[in-house]
Amino acid sequence: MKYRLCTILAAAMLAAVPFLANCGGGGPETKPSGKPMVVGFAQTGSESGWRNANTISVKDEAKKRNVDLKFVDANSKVDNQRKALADFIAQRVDVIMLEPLEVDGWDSILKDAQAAKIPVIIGDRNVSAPKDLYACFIGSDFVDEGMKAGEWLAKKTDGKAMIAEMQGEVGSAPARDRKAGFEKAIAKFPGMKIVMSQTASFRRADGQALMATWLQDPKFKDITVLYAHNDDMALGAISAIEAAGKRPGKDLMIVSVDGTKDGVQALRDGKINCVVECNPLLGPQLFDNAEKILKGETVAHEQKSIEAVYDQEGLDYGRPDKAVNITTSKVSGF
Ligand code: GYE
Repeated sequence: MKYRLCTILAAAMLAAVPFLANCGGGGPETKPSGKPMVVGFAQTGSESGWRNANTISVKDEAKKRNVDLKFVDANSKVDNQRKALADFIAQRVDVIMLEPLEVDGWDSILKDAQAAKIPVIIGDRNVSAPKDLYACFIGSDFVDEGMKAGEWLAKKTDGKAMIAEMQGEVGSAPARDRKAGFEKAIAKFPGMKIVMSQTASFRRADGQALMATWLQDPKFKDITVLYAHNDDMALGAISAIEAAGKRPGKDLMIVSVDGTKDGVQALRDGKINCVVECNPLLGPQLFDNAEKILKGETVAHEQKSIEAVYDQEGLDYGRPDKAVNITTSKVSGF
């Protein structure tokens, strides 16, 4: 039933965002003037497997299209990202791409970019700034991802779960929205409760450390499920669970988000029970849009990825054969 719902939603999204149906990569290698397009790209950092795949996708696509890419890794510091944007504006790049660490705090620099007539594409994580301050948003619906995780869990546990939640980076859109979506989905089930909830910053080492601490907490005895906002934290938690002599995926059910190569492997090994897909391979779509914007074409203001849910059984939510082909597992090097 759920699978059908996803299909219907996907169809509805395609209808609402006609651009998605047409973006097959390719396109001209140069801007209309004949010179390579200059793009300033402000990346969050390198906190996770998802991020590494995303960076590879962006860099590969820029190379393919002969784009002059000015890539800044903000090292998880939002001030570095703001400075990168100010530098891109000073350098008068053709297009700015921002994958923002945090939701809030972008209005002023986006106004500066607008005053300098430099279009800004927001990638991956959205911002709270007014929509007319940027050209478009390209990324995932994180509320929907959180809801899918909650719905899967409600179904698999018959609405009974004592949950420990590992949150992503504080103030980031995926951490806020994956929490909100999940809470919304489980709200209908009085037997499902988030008992513990803390950030592990989307990082594997932090996930491991937090789980090691939780395992010592008397409250943890009641926990039946770990909901991790990404695979890396789940994988770190798995190491801590195994070190404590417990079986991840069996003694403790684990639900996570992303679908990285390592996450999918843990799903295949039965250590993660469910992975909600989040597509990091945004490079082709980002540069397609940049080229269109520079040519003066209109692009859809909000372009959300269509994503699946994978578990070991398949049936309504996903299929094991699909898990093998999950988009992110095709990306090497992370
Ligand atoms: O889920 C996480 C990464 O913004 C969608 O950031 C991205 C998230 C992803 O660190 O692994």
